[in-house]
Formats: sequence, structure tokens, C-alpha cells
Amino acid sequence: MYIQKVLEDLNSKYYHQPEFIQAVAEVFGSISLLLERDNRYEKHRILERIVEPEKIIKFRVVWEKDDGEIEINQGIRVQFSSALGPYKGGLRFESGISLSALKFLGFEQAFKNALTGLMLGGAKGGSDFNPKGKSEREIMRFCQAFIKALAPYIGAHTDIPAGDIGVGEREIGYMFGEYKKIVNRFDGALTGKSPLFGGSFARREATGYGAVYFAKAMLESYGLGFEGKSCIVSGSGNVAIYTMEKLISLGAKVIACSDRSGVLIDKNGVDVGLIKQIKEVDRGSLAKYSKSKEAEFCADKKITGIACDYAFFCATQNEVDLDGAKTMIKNGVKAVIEGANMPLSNEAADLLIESGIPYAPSKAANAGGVAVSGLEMGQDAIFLRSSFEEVDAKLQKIMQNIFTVSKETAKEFGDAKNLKMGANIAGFRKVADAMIKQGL
Ligand code: NDP
Ligand code: 2IT
Repeated sequence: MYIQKVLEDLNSKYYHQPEFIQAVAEVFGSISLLLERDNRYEKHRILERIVEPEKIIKFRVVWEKDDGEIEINQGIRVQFSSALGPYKGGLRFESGISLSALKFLGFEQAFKNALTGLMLGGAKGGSDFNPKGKSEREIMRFCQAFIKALAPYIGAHTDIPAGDIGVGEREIGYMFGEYKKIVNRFDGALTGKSPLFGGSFARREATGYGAVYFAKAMLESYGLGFEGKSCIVSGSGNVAIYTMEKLISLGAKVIACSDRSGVLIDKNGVDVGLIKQIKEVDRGSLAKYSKSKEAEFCADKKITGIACDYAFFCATQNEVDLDGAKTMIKNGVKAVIEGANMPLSNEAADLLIESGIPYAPSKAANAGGVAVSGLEMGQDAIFLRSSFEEVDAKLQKIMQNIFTVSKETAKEFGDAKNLKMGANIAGFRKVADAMIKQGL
């Protein structure tokens, strides 16, 4: 009743924010048993409070193109929750980015960060700036203008942005360089920096590697492994590349990946080195790959239509609808893992769970990126660097722990295989309990 009422009110208030409503419905759909067993959440009106961001900062970003034209973009930072630590979460630069998407991402981030066990609140931000086709100097000028406007609202103990779609080590470097001048301090107010100047080793790899570590733990609980298994990985950006790299190192074969222009199919197993060259160095389209290898590039194919053992979705939200899930089940998929944030619709995820197919929800499976960001904050605070091996070992432990907590919590609520329910309850309970203990 309580959940239904809050969802209805949210629907009428934010009907124009579909991704945000979808993310809230996904979490609320999992926590009814918890709320039945514990009436403190209703008494403290936690649901109404938890869906409203603590702050939203909107700002103008003005910058100059190479030809002297003036460009204006919108910047947004959604500081969702500081219940468990300073606001923490990525920045997304993408044309058409909406407040709805950034609210959904900030909401998710609060529970994901709770699952890492680190001292991290939840936030997300970004801009409708489209980095595609911009020159290196234009990217730099935009990043400088963006962080100049955001600087008063962030800081190592306040809010620590990082990367997301369209924002990687390069953009973080330009923002950090400018931020340092503005505040006249070398402090870790951004993560995902180059390890040359305060970044953590293994942050670049962390989300993709972490998703595979989570998948490994989940598959082992079913007596399954990676050796000789065929995988598809949607996307070919930061998360997808390091998911593919780790999968291949564990003996799996990645037979397809994708980008905005289409799907690449390489039945012999993709060459991640070549994909890195195309995406990280040349910043081009996957179509280039098929020119140098025996592979097929299809502009009009859906990656969900390619039969495989394991499917990793690492591009963006709502990549897989109910039909996509049905197709994968028909083709015999054995596990589905979310490397991106909310790549499956709620209906698609529920169908997989009902069909008994191991399914790793995003807020658990892709928490490795922000977890290593948390480790980067710790390293910056004491001006000491951990080695790649040390960070990777900690990442593996954190991912194993998130799996165990999600599984144990799912068991506590009577559905041991439902990691979506387990992760949602475990994350929600931490944030909600911290809110209650901190008073009004
Ligand atoms: P990148 O920008 O590095 O890569 C995104 C990839 O997805 C690109 O290959 C891009 O294609 C593709 N893509 C984006 N939008 C679409 C679309 N609408 N249709 C088809 N393909 C698309 O971003 P990340 O790898 O960092 O992020 C990917 C996902 O992972 C996002 O959901 C993000 O929120 C999530 N995530 C990221 C973390 C991180 O540490 N970076 C941490 C946890 C989650 P193209 O190459 O053509 O641009
Ligand atoms: O969605 C995510 O977890 C991220 N983009 C990473 C955020 C971070 O602060 O490292």
C-alpha cells in the first residue's frame, strides 16, 4: 500500500521523467517484504524522502569552438544522497541528456555505492555537450568551462565526480587541471584521473573487470565457468572493452560487440587490441574493424539476436526490452550480466529471473568502477599510491562480497536466486538505516 502510494504520487509529479520513474519502480518492486517486516521505513517516510535528490545544481556552460563560434550547453549535477558519505558518481557528456536520465543514474548510484561497503554517497551529473566530432582543443575548452561552473559545489569531502558515457581519463584530466588552478589545491575532487597525477591504477579497468568478477562468482554458484563459452558484449567503450579483455583472459570467446553505428560479429573471437586502437586512440566507428579482420559489421542488427552462452550489456540504459529477453531465452542464453546502468527494462529482467536464468543486476555487477574510485579517494587522501595488483585484489574481494551480500539478502527474503531483490534490499537498507540514524 505504502509503496504503491509513493509510486503513484511520484508518477503524477514526475510523469515527464520516465527513466527516473523506471529506476524507482525497479527498486520499490523489490523491497515490499522488507517494508512489511519493518515498519520504521514508513514511520520515517523514508520512501518519500529517498526519491527526492538532496540537491540539483543546474548551470550554463559557455565555450568557444575552434572557428571562434560561441557554444552554450547545459550542465547538471544531481547530488542525490549523502547518507553514507560525500556525493559520488560519474559525469555523462551526451547530446540529449535529460534530467530524467541523470536522476535515474543518481538514484541508482546511491544504492550501488552502499553495496561497495565504502563511505560513498550517491550523485550523477553531466551535460548535453556531444563530444563526437569535436577537436581535442574543443574538448579541453568545454571541460574547463564545465568544471569552472561546477567547482564551487564539489570537493574531496563534498562531491567527487568521475567518468561515465563520453567522459574518460582524458576529460577527467582536463577538468582536474582546471579545478586545481581554481581551488589552488592538489586534492582528489575527481576520480578516474591518470595514475600519473593522483589516479588509481586499475580504475580504467575496474568496471569491466569487476563485472566479470561478479559474473564469475554468480556462475560458480550454478557450477558454471567461462572456459570455452561464447559471449556477446554490447558497447565498445570503457566498460565493454575491459569486460571483453577479462572475459578473454578467463578463456571465454567474445563473438560480438557494438557501438552506436552497429554490431560487430567476429566468430573467431574479437581482437580487443584492435578495438582499443579504434575506440581509445582513433575514437572511430567499429565499422573500421571489419576492414582489417574477417568479421561482419551490421548497421541494422540487434546484438540480442546473436546466440551466445553469456550476454553482457555494457552500452547504455534500456538496450534490452521484453522481446530482446525472449529472443535471448529462445536462443539458449545461460546468463545475463548488466555492465551498463539499467540496460534491461524491468519486464526483461523479470522474465529472465522467472525463467531461472542467472541475472546480475547493474547496481551490483557494475559497482567495481565506483569501488575503485573509492579506493582512489583513499589513496589521494594519504598521498600514497597502491600497485595495480593491490587494487585489483581489493576489487576482486569487493565484487565477491557484493555477490555474497546480494545472495544472502535474497535468501533472507525467501528467494535465494533473485539477486535483483537481494541487491536492492541490501543497498536500500543501508541508505535508509543511515537516514533514520541521522535524524530529520
Ligand atoms: P563510453 O562512452 O566509454 O562507452 C559507451 C559505449 O556504448 C560506446 O561504445 C557507445 O558507442 C555505446 N553506446 C552508447 N549509447 C548507445 C546507444 N544509444 N546505442 C548503442 N550504443 C551506444 O561509456 P562507459 O563504457 O563508461 O559507460 C557504459 C555504461 O556503463 C553506461 O551505462 C554507464 O553509465 C555505465 N557505467 C560506467 C562506469 C564507468 O566507470 N565508466 C561505471 C559503472 C557503470 P560509440 O562508441 O559509438 O559512442
Ligand atoms: O555509474 C557509475 O558507477 C560510474 N559511472 C562510476 C562513478 C564513479 O564515481 O566512479
